[in-house]
Amino acid sequence: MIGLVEKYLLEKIENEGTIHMTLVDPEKVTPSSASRIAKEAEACDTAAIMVGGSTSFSTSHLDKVAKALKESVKIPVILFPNNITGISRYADAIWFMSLLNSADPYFLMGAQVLGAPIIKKFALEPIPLGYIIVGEGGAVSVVGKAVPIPYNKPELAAAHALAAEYFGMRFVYLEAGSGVGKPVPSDMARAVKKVTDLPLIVGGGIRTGEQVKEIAKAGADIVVTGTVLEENKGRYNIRELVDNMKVHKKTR
Ligand code: 1GP
Repeated sequence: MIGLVEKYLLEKIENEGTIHMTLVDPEKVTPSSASRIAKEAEACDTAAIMVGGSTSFSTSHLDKVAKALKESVKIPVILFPNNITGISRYADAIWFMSLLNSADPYFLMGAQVLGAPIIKKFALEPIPLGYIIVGEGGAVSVVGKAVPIPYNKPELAAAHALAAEYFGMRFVYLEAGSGVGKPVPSDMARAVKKVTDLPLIVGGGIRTGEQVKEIAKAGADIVVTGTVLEENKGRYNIRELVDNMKVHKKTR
């Protein structure tokens, strides 16, 4: 069943074109700095806050950060878990994700089986997502034991996305890895959108409005940024990122 957060995201994409989400890595923030980042992001029209990181494991710290985020903004707070320790009762929803190109069954189905009853107990909204790691991959690629899809093989990314659709997943995420030097190439996003209508999330290494514009033009429905906000304090960058999506809407 499609829940409220998912409906909100789909309607926003329908009405606005590409939308932006702000990623907060609980390991890199305090509850108060997380709250400040989220308020700034909300003021700049980010659509939702995602909370998660490749190496974070302290559920009590995650709880404090998620609670602070919930108390600071009206937009949804969505968990982006790296493991079952990435689940908090204080969020609105959770990307219920399988790392489709992991070589380790734990990241394909093991963690999900352990996490599902916790999600139910906390009454979190699960949003099914096929997660695909590409290129350099960053820390998440190592932690998730992924076999990253090379940038020059867009057809392989498309095949993974199609498999996600056939499994009944409702979103697909092309992940280049947090903080990497080279974001997902636009021809890879294009190849995915050519074979499936699933909403496409793209993230990893996106730092400029130009990059946002390019990936939005290639068909990304959601662009996620985290590192750029840590690297540049202040609201200018979020505004620049969000504005570049709006510029794009007219031509899509
Ligand atoms: C990482 O895709 C997200 O999981 C965001 O990446 O931190 O590089 O913006 P950045």
